[in-house]
Amino acid sequence: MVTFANDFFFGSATSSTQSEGAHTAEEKGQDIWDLWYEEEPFKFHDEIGPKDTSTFYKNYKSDIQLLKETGHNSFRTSISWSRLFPKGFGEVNQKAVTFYTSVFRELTANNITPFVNLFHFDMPVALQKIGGWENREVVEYYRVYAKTCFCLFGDVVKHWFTFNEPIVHVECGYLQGYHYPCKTDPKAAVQVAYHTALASALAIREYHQLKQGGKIGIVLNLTPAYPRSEHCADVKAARIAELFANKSFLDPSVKGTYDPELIELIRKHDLMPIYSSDDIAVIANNKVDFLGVNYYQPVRVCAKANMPNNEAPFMPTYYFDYYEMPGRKMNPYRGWEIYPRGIYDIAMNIRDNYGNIEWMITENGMGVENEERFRKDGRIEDDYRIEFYKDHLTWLAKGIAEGSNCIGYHVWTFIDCWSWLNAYKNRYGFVELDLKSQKRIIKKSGYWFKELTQNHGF
Ligand code: BGP
Repeated sequence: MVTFANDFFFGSATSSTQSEGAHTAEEKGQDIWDLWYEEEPFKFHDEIGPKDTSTFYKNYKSDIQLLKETGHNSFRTSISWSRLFPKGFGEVNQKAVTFYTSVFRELTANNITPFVNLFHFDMPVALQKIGGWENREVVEYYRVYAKTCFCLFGDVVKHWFTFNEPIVHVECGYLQGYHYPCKTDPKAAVQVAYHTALASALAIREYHQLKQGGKIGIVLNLTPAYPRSEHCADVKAARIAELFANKSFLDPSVKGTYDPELIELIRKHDLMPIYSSDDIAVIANNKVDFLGVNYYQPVRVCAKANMPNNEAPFMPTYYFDYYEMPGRKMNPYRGWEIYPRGIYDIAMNIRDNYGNIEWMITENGMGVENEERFRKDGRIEDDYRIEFYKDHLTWLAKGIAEGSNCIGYHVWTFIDCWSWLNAYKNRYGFVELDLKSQKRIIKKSGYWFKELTQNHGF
């Protein structure tokens, strides 16, 4: 049997934008997803935007009962910055205070520990208009927003995260054009990354000063980079891929420093951000208490086949090519490799290179298209998802047995949800959502998860 400690956190994660609905109602201000969908609806799968969700805002009480039915002892969601501060700063929206207070109380009343994240890709439009994370002022507004959240909800919430996957708004928003503001501007990307790390450290400082007796961390999507071969050029390619994708936030968050090799590369390409020594000291002195890790897929890389164009805008792929390993196992719907052993490698990396800091898996999951075809007697029999979780949990248990300090495993996600660009194309939930009728039916994996958590293993 694969077993876990009795107090191991088992649960799932979601985010405000992907679950709440009431996207501009109840005095919520617009965030960049609301705006982007208004401007360019064709960019979203089936033109379904952030207003079509599982309506957690309205249905949170019955959803929390479903969390219980599927065996959760913990649950992560995020606070919407623009719901709490419609303009990003200034006056607090009292309706948001009432909503989040009662969500967190309802969770704890049901013995479900809330893990609360402050930023999940959802910059308020009012702040994006003044430059978003490019602007140092926005860092200050974030600090005030974070402190406000701790003061309002910190009596109930004892597990906080400052950001979810900060490298995503850097890469997707400022290099690759996948997310608003869809820029390709490497200098801005570095500034945004640095400001985000600073914002995280400032929030941590605020939290520690309040002495509320809880913990604060950051959620990073760690994608271990595997070289094509042991050839030194491939190994170097993997090391550099790790620098940009993982170490860029892992090091400042856990160690309070940046890897000198990363700084050297940033300097070499003339991409150094505007910074102050006071702010660098804030990053150095305010480290996370624990770490959240989202793991979906590894990256495989090799040495570049062709010389990069020095005149092109800088991309991390200046130093490596992505490599498609023959015979790799794929999730064809999402186009992501399935590599359960990656979770063990992460566990070892954290144990050996990051002081064995306390950590947890904060997302892991498998999005599948057209799950209707797996319906039997009214219920979706998602055995592939159960197998996916079992494979990952087996490797995680091995990492824990070898001393890695992992305290929990949260899947993505509890109920089929709106995904940033793919809308409802791929379904991830333990619970099936009929978007039109809002009917919910627990899938086979939801019942399996309940057994898992009751037995502390499988
Ligand atoms: C993570 C995000 C989640 C979620 C998940 C699944 O990167 O933190 O918000 O969306 O990925 O990815 P997708 O929705 O793109 O299929």
